[in-house]
Amino acid sequence: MNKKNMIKPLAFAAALACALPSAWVMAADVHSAEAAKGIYVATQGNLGITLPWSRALPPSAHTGALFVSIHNQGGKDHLVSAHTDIADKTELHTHVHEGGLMKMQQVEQIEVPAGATLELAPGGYHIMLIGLREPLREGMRFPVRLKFAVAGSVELEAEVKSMDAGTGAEHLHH
Ligand SMILES: [Cu+2]
Repeated sequence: MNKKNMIKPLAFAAALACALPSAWVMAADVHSAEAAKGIYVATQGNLGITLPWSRALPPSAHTGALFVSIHNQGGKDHLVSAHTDIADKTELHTHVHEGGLMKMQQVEQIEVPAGATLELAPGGYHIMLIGLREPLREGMRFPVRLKFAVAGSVELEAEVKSMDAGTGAEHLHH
């Protein structure tokens, strides 16, 4: 299942939400159908969350990044913080273009738009892992807690993928 197939029916359901009272039922059906296929590793309130992942890094690296996709079948929500014992602290980051350069910038929160999917991915929004307490080795897993303004907190397990993971879209259909 690729990203396009996942988003199209959801966008369609969201568009209908304005016109038809039954549209939320449709969205909920899509939501549970996706969950049943194992697309999500967790659901929390209106949110369906895919496997969070990081890239493997050399042992000398002190910072890493965590990526995840969050589908929202309900109203607007925000990712407000993340916590993991693998790093001293985390920050929510985005990338901005500044003078022809891509630069990371900390943000207070990240909007999870109503009826849409927020994708934290290389080159865009990400959770910065600062002060890694152990090297990110391919195949290892570590716990992470994401906190949302509306949906609340959800405990997940993140997976460390290869050093070049996410350079294409292959992490979306592994
Ligand atoms: Cu960053």
